[in-house]
Amino acid sequence: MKTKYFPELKDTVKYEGKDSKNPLSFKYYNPSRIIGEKTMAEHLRFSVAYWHTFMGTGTDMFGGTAFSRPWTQRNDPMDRAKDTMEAAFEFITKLGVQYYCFHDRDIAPEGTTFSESTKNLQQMVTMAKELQQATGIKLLWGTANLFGNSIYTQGAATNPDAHVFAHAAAQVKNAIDATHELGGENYVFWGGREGYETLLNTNLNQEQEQLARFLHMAVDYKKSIGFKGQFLIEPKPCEPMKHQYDSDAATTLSFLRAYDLFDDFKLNIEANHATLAGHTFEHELAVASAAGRLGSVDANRGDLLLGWDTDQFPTDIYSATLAMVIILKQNGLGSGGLNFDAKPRRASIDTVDLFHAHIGGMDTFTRGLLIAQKIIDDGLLDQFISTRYESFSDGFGKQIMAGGVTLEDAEKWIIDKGNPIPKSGRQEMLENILNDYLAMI
Ligand code: XUL
Ligand code: CO
Repeated sequence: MKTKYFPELKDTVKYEGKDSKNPLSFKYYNPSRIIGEKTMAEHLRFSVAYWHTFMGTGTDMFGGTAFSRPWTQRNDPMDRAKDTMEAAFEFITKLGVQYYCFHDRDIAPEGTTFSESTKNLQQMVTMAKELQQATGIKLLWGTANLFGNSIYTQGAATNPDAHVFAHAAAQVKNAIDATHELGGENYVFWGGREGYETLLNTNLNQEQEQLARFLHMAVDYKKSIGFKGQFLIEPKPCEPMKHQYDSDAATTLSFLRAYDLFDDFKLNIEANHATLAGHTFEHELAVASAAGRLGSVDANRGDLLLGWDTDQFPTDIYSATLAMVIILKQNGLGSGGLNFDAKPRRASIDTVDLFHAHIGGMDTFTRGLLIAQKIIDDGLLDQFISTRYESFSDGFGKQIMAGGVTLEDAEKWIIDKGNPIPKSGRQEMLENILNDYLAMI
């Protein structure tokens, strides 16, 4: 196995079981172990995020670069891009993950003209294709960075200037081409700058119509080139914009319905975006899944004491379990996966910290999978929910749901039957049951 950038591991990370004291081993993730009808690897479909893991510098609002990565030492931006890609494939191979995700500007530097940027991207796509073939690593999704360049300060698709809209559209065309060329299984739209700061300069209807038009153009292009990957929208409520149009799952689903885009998109739900929106991760997953539109997950976590997107690696087994229950119940994520859109803390400066971070995230979701499978197999919690609603499956409740009951009928029925008797929701008992499952693995 090639060792150039990550000498801390000579080989791949191994499954050693939960009693192992080796921090560079998996205690739970055993990729070929069968759970239900699939292997762990097939259930979890882990992915490494190119931007945080290979481009991240540890920068925060008060300080610049804190990480000195061996793949960022050469002066020429294309040389750096090539070293970075070599490092990426070495890392992902050693971690034993099947997928990665990127923005166009992560894998290839922006040139001074649009054509130069396109040329850089094409060159890096050629290199990625060779490395994918050599390692078997696949592209979960590609996307375009429509937020970093200052031309997008007032939006990309929602910019008041059609010239900027055209630039964003041209950039997305090339990012879809790159994703298609690399056999990407999905393509993500996260509208980082698609929102507004003040109504004093904003026409809300116009901007949302522009966004819808932009997405329709992308759907038309996808069909014209025969790209079969799933289109995904990633909701987020704020940051960088104060108000973002795709602020949470429910808002995004309504937007897709209103603009005739519902069948062409699914959602990529990110844990930290959910908490920023004032929801739980599982709420956002459940809303997307209930609409048949949960396509993929950005697996990370926020910090409830901080009001910004901290993008930490997931360590919360409780939350991962609830997420995996939802994912298993919809029979998996299809072409989606669990992408670690997460970064080590500024003080975690060594390359080995990247392994610790990913190993922790992978074991957390594996534990979630094991517990979730047990919860589903036992059926105890499901049974409680179905019993709770059983008054709607026969008698008057069934007639109500069939549409055969009027308000007058309800009045007659209530006069005849009298007042309903309140029933407990048993929340504490259910929480105790969940805790018992968490302790079993
Ligand atoms: C930003 C974010 C992005 C998207 C892809 O908060 O999550 O990295 O996942 O553009
Ligand atoms: Co994300």
